[in-house]
Amino acid sequence: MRVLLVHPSPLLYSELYLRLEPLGLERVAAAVRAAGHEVRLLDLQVFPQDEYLRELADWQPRAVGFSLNYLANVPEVIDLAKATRRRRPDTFVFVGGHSASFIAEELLAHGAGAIDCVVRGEGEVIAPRVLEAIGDRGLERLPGVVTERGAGPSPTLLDDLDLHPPARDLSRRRHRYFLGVLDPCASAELTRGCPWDCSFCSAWTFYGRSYRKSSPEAAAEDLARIREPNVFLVDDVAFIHAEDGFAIGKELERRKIRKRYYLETRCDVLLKNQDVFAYWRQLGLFYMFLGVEALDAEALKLHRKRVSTDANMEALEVARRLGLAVAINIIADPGWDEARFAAVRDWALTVPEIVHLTVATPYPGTETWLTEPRELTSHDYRLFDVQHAVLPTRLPLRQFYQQLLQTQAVLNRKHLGWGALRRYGVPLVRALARGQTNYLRMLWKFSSIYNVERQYADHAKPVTYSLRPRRLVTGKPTAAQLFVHQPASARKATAAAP
Ligand code: B12
Ligand code: SF4
Repeated sequence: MRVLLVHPSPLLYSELYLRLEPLGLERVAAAVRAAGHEVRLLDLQVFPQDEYLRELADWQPRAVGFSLNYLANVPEVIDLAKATRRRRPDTFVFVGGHSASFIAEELLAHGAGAIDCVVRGEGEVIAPRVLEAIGDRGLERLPGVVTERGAGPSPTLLDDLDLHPPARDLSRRRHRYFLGVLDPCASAELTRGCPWDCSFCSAWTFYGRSYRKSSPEAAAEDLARIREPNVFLVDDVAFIHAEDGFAIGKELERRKIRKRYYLETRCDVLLKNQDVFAYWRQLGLFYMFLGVEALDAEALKLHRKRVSTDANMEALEVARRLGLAVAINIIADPGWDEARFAAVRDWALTVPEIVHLTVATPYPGTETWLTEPRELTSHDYRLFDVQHAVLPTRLPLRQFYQQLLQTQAVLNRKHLGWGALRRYGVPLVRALARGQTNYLRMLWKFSSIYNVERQYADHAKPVTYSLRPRRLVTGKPTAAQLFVHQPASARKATAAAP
C-alpha cells in the first residue's frame, strides 16, 4: 500500500542553529518499506504545508503517519490530521514519536476522530504491523497501539539496532539540513537510550532506561552510506563504554571513512573516557555538546545530574585540551532573578564555549511533570519548547524574557555574526564552496528570532488545543506512571505474573 510519512514544521530552535533530518521517521520508513509497502517521506521542515495537501491529493496514500517528537508540534499535527480526514476520509491516519507516546489519549481526543491510532514507543517493529491491521478490530490489541476503543500492551523494544538503517534516500532537499557550521549535515545513531535518570529529561523514561548499541560493522556501513561530509551523532550520551567507541572507530579507519562529527555526552563520561574522545578527535570529531545544566551543586542535585560542579568544569578543560568546539546548556529556572541571570552571563563571558540557555519545563514524560509542585501558567503546547516559561516567573514575564535573551545574546556576540566569521572562517568557506548557505544565512538572524516581544506575545495567542492538566504524584512515581517502554525489571515481573 502507499504510505506517506510526514515530519512537522520546524520550531524556534531550527530557525537559527540547525535543521536536522527526521532520522526516526527514516528508520520507520525503512521498516515499512521492507514490509513491501510503497513509501514516501515528506519533511515540513524543508517543504511548505501546501506540499502535503498536494501530495495527499495527487499520490493518494492509503495511510499517513505523522512523527510527533515535540510537544510544540501537537497543534500542527492535529490540524493536518483533521485536514486529511476532511479531504480523504478513508485514509488511515496514525501518529507516533517521542512526545506522542506520552500523551496518546489526549491526542486522540483532540483529533475528534481524525486520528485512527497513536503508536507509542519505537516505530520500527510495530509500524508494519499497524498497517497490516488497518480495518481490523484487533488494531488496539497490538503492543503500544492506542485507539479510541482501547490500548494494547506496552510497546516492544527493537532488539537489534542494526535492523532498518535509515531510508535516507527518501528524504528530499537534504542540502537544507545543517548544524551550525557543519553545513550540510546528516544524522546517524550509534547507540540508543540512556541509563541515567535526570529529572528534567524524558530520554530514559521513553526507552525504559535501556541502552542498546549498533555493531561496529553496521554503524560503519551506515556512515559509509552518508554522502554529507558532516554527521550529527544523535545518541543521548555518546561513548558511555569506551570500548564500543573504539570498535566503531577502528571500523571507520579500516574503511577509510572520514567525516566531521558532532556528538552529545555527559561531563563525567568525557572525564572517564578521555582517550576515546581523543581518538575520535583524530577521526574527525569537531564539535561536542556537554550537558552541564547548572553551575551550582544545589541545582545539579535537583536535576538529579549525578555529577559535581568540579567534574563539569574539569570536563570543559579536557574538551578544550582536545581542541573541540563545545556547546553547553544551562537550565534557567523561572524563579531566577536579575542577579542570577547576571551571574550566568558573567560566567558565559569568561569561557570560550557556546553557552546556551533553556527554560526549566515540566514535560509530559519527565519526572518533573509528575512532581514539580509549581502550577503551570500555560497549557498551550506551543509554549512547551524550553524557550518559553510555563511556570510562574519571579520577575514579571516580560522582564524574565529580557534577562533570558540578554544572556542568550552573549552567545550571539561570541559565536554568531562577525565573531563566527573569525572563528569558523575556514569551515564556512568550505561550506560556501559546496554551495551551502544555511549557516551563513542564520549568522545575522539572532535578534529577529530571539526577540522579547515575540516571546512575550506568544503567551497571548489564542489556544485551540491545550495540554491535559497533570495529576501530581506524592512520593516516587511508579514505573507505570513514568515509562513508555517498561524497564527490564518491570517486563520480567509482568512475564512472571500468573
Ligand atoms: C536530534 C534531536 C533534536 C533535533 C531535531 C531533529 C529532528 N528533525 O527531529 C533538534 C536539535 C532540533 C532538537 C530540538 C529539541 N529537542 Co530534541 N532531540 C534530538 C535527539 C538528540 C535525537 C532524535 C533522534 O533522531 N533520535 C533517534 C530516532 C531513531 O528516534 P526518534 O526520532 O525518537 O524516532 C523513533 C520513535 O520516536 C518512533 N517514531 C518517530 N516518529 C514516528 C512516526 C510514526 C508514524 C511512528 C509509528 C513512530 C515514530 O520511531 C522511531 C524509531 O524507533 C533526541 C534524543 C534521542 N536520542 O532521541 C532529543 C529529544 C527528542 N529532544 C528533546 C528536547 C527536549 C528538545 C528541545 C525541546 C530542547 C532541547 N534542548 O533539546 C528542542 C525542541 C525542538 C522543538 N522543535 O521544539 C527531548 C524530548 C522532548 C520531549 N519530551 O518532547 C529528547 C528526548 C532529548 C532529551 N534527552 O530529553 N532535538
Ligand atoms: S539528560 Fe542526558 S544523562 Fe540525563 S537522563 Fe537525559 S539523556 Fe540521560
